[in-house]
Amino acid sequence: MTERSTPYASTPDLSAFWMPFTANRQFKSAPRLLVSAKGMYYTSHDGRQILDGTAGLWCVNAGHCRDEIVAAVQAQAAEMDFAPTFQMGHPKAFEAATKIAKHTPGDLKHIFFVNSGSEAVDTALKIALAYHRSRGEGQRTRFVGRERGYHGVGFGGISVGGIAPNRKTFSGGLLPAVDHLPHTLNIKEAAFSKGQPAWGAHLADELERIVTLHDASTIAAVIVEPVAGSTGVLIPPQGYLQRLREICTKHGILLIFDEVITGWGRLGTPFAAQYFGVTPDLLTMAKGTNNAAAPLGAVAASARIHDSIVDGAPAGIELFHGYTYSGHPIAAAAACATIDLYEREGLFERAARMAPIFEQAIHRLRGERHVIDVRNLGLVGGVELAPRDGAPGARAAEVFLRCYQKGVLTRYTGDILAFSPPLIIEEGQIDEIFRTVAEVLRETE
Ligand code: PXG
Ligand code: PLP
Repeated sequence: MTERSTPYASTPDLSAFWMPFTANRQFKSAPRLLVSAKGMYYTSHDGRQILDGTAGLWCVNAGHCRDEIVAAVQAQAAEMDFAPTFQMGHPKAFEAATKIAKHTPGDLKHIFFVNSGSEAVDTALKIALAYHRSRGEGQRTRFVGRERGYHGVGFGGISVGGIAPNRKTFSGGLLPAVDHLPHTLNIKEAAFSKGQPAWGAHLADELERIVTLHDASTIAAVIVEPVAGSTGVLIPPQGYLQRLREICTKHGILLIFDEVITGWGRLGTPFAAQYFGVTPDLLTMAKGTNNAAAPLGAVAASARIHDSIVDGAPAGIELFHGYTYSGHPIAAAAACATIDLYEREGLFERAARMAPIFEQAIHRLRGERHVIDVRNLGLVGGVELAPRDGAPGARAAEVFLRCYQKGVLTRYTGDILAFSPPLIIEEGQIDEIFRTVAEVLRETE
């Protein structure tokens, strides 16, 4: 922890900004502001260097404020701020799509731009419906998600998502026909698994049960995160995703991988699809696509889906969908520079090389006070703590705060701590993160 002179002399007025997914009253009584960032570090408003153990919110995969991305954003902002992509175009959007398509798996080479992961998910669900309709199967309207799945906050995303607090207030607006697979976490059977747990592939067979219940001819798509991130780093059991793929293929159901977190090198490959050797029909991305330098998301669609919708339509607009900022020039320029950087620095390969070091370091927390599970894959890891009696989440919240005070940024959800550092992380920084967590665990009741 390096002390510095305060770069931000006064705290701004906090009342107007209604903060997302935040305990507003509590935060505003004790704010934590970040004021600048470079590489692996943030600087806090009280002038401290904070080691970024979470790549912002799982998104700054190349590290903060990389010169090449900063320059690309600056140049694009000066050259052309905005141009429509409805019945008009601009070169950067096409260039960015081409660069993205170099890395997407299989024949998922058609890129539809949006501004966030949530929009990517809702877009993918709509493309799935449009695909079936284009083939005369408009009765395929049912979706299958998974418990503990996070697919953003649009009405489609919360419907297929499996997080009760994100759904219950808005239940009047949920999609009408959605089923959920069971989640795959089982601490009894698979605690402290390194990489993919051996237990649990059979949970994919629940999809057969859902198909039997409704008939395949009513089901449009299954959507899952290959590794579930937000709800506490749930690693898929060995063989599980392969099995889901087989069942979907057998019944003509589309498989959507939501790779908003797993995309762009998190597992040491461009996407989780390549890591697991399972190719979905649609793939959503956001976050790391342009290193979070500007809001951007995308859906990658297979040739079969794209061609059926686009080539099969009468003259005119083929898909009645899009956002004012789909392919925004600044976001697209940032994506081009980011992908160039990933390639030039071999950051995905670097993540693969660092993964065993990360695995060793995070599993050293086994045996520390309160720790009931450690799980990891690539450069993502979760540490589950025993909850305090009658106060679920309180222990992890306290650990998060103490780590922040000691200069390490983590995330927590419930009583699970999550780690997803930028792919540029050094071995010494990995050690620093988990040494700090261990120290804090010993100090925490
Ligand atoms: N799908 C997945 C798999 C995600 O992880 C979204 C969709 C939604 O993306 P947007 O860009 O609309 O937020 C996400 C986002 C956390 C955390 O702390 C995770 C996300 C967002 C914010 C916080 O785990 N994931
Ligand atoms: N609401 C109104 C009134 C609009 O005119 C538009 C876009 O033109 C939208 C919402 C959608 O905004 P966006 O395209 O940025 O998603």
